[in-house]
Amino acid sequence: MQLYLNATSPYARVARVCLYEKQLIERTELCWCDPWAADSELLQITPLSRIPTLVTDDGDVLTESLLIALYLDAQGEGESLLPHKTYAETLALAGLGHGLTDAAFNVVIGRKHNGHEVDTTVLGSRRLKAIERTLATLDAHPSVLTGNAERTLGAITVAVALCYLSFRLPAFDWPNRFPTLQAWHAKVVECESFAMTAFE
Ligand SMILES: N[C@@H](CCC(=O)N[C@@H](CS)C(=O)NCC(=O)O)C(=O)O
Repeated sequence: MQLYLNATSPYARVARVCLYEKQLIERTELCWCDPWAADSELLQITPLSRIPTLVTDDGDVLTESLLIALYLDAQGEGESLLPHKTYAETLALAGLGHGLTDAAFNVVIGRKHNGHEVDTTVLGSRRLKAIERTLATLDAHPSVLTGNAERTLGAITVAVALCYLSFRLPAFDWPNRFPTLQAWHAKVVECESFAMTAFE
């Protein structure tokens, strides 16, 4: 398999963490690329020119981090990232994590292209509020309160989103403002799959 990625994409990091968790990393060629480049190899593979993109051994081209995670879960070894017993809870948590990443990524990319004044637009302010509300929701989430650090797809997606907030939007200062969430996050990321995929 080949995974197209870069070292700063939160979406690509979810796929990469899943490769480690499912013991598929040795079977996968990591193809570092710039998805924003006009004439990249990535563009010849997917018209979307977005990462992560996974090319399977059969040549199927998978996009969308969560769809790639589902595929890797079915292909790899060990415990499922979507345990049968907590299937709906896991999907719910994954939705919160993915949405948090979407909001944070859109803030970052909006500021990059239009400056910080984008924060005062209708969409910009909606994203900032969504981040704030989602952090508070996660801080009171049952999985977080019980300290359940099992690396399901839900926990992975949320943990990557929080790492991305620290990396790109440190002013949110979420670890100091949400200590329960911080303690849970510290447990989830204490493993090879997160250590090997740190944002650079
Ligand atoms: N919904 C997609 C989002 C992927 C995405 O937006 N990736 C960014 C990098 S973080 C990208 O490749 N952007 C290039 C572009 O949109 O042209 C996913 O979950 O994989």
